[in-house]
Amino acid sequence: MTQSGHGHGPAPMQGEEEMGEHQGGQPLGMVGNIGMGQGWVRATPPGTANTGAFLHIHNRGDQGDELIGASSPIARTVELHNVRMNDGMMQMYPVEGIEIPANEMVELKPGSFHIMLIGLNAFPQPGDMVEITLTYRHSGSVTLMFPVQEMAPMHDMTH
Ligand SMILES: [Cu+2]
Repeated sequence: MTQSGHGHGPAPMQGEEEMGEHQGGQPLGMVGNIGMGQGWVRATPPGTANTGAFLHIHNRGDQGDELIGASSPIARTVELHNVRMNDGMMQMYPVEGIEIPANEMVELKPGSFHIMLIGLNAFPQPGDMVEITLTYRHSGSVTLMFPVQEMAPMHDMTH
């Protein structure tokens, strides 16, 4: 059963076309003018406290938007993070929001902006899917399923 014609947000066909240009990774979904794809959650061994989630966020509208929050049933809290150099070390820090400028794409990726799942109550393994709800200042909230992948080659943790 399809839901075409019943969703929120304009022009879903335009969204599919554009997400299809990305290599690998699947489109995750849309809300308002925001299209999301290339999502993944880093696999974690049992006992790990935290993990990261990453995706590409594409604003197809003429108005800037901002990712202002996230939540997941597998994490006690979810923060938006960026990283900076501090005495030659990469250090993560929480940010209030991540700007998604009009007609631009922002990559959340290791070593840059990312979503931090903190206080895990499950330990996602490759092949699992993790539910994450993202909230945008203007476009509202959307719940997406992120595939789990092994740790990325770039190791940016500081502890
Ligand atoms: Cu982080």
